Amino acid sequence: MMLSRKSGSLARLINFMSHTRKIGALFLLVFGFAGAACVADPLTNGDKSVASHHPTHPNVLMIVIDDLNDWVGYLGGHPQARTPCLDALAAQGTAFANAHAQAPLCNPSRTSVFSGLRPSTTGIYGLRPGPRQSPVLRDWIMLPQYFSQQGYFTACYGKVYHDGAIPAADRANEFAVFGPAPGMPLPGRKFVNTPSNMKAVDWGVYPLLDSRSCDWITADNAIAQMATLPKERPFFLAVGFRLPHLPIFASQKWFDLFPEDKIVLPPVLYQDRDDTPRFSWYLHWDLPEPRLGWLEKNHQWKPLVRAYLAGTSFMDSQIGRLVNALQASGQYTNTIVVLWSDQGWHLGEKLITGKNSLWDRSTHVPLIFAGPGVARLAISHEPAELLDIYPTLIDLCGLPGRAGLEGHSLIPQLRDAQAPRPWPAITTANAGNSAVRTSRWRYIHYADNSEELYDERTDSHEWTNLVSDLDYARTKAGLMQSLPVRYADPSPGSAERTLTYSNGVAFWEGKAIPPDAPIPGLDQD
Ligand SMILES: [Ca+2]
Repeated sequence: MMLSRKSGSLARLINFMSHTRKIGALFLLVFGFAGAACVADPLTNGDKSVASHHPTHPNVLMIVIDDLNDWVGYLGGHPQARTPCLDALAAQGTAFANAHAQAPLCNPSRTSVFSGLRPSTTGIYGLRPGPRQSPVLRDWIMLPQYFSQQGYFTACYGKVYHDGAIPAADRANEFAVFGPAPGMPLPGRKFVNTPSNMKAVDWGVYPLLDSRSCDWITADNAIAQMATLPKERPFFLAVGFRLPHLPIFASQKWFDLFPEDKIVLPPVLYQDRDDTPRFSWYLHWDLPEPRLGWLEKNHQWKPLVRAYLAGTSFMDSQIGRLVNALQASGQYTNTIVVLWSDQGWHLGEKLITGKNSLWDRSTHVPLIFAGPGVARLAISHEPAELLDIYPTLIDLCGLPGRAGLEGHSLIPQLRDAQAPRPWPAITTANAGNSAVRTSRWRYIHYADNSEELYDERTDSHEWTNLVSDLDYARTKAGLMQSLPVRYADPSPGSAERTLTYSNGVAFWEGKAIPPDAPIPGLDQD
């Protein structure tokens, strides 16, 4: 019944998709509707492409995911990804299929979302310091603060800001209720003896009960908050899930969805780094996450891929619990749901795992809006940036605009997913290194002036660096115009995953990298 009523919208939706991206539409068709049990669809009563209910100031439920790349059903990044609740949410609103994080690392990415400013403006590049240590952000009105000023009740649960980024004494300044952000419980001994002995760099079946997992507890806390919201004013509730971030744990039933012998590994070209600059290695010079070579030698590639798929599916089920609770609260039709992941994750592509790179695998993320004023069953392929969330929510919630934000409202695409968008998506990985992503191209410029250029239409894996091909010189010159004009100095106290470059020398976490030093872990065993 639902399918026949919606057939017009679906035909339009499929028309939006390019030939190579029909898989996304297929997933929305199959899982968006099959996922109805996951997230019911109270807005469906007739063939309305945009929800008709327009409250003056709708609520906001923001769902933040950690390290989830495009291995999501409707994005088609992995053929075995099972994310029915994400897919159902995408089907209820507008999904951005070409959305990118502003930094390939938690702290700078989240700082950018909540400030609406680029890392190159704030100088927040590493895992430390927190946003308020940036001279630019000391007194800056962050997104939840702005909603609070406009009369919203604000609350957060789970990992929303990066862990430790906001000192405990200051948390009530950021959200009226700054709820707990429990960590994943750890077993007594690591399951996987990775080259790094960091306990969090681990994957496997744990804890035995879903209800012991941090994301379950965070969903519980947020659901409890939904039951006790102030009645007289709208709410802004942010909920941050940790999976599929390391440690990638889930109970047995989630692993059972993905038998190890059936796991499909991501496509990898072993010579892929032959045409990437040496400087590209400096962005992830020395990480706790193992390289592909180690995974292969230790028979951990499939187990890691399996854990990532399993952890993602469990986290997805918690999105379902959250949205179902919102429906049960009676507030669903009056609430904007916005979902994003802070960056992606490599699972062997480009010979690495983890993030800290300027390729699609690190920058490409899910971004979904659903609710009043948002077209349904729609996918935009225009480049979008996570820092667009701030001005977009202001518009969707009918709040006064504010000057100085560096993103652009996505309202045109939320009304009509085919609406063009003139701006590329820009990702910055430490000062001096940025990628410019358009619908067709990815251009990367490193601090030592080395470069990469990829044609995403013919090379979605970004295997063939075209930057030396004179046929593309004008394309490259055009893309370069979108690079940051200047990079703010790293904020005082910058540390962890920091890369600086001066007088021809690169420094990883403050330590000089000799120009002939072997790449750490490349031959790990
Ligand atoms: Ca390559």
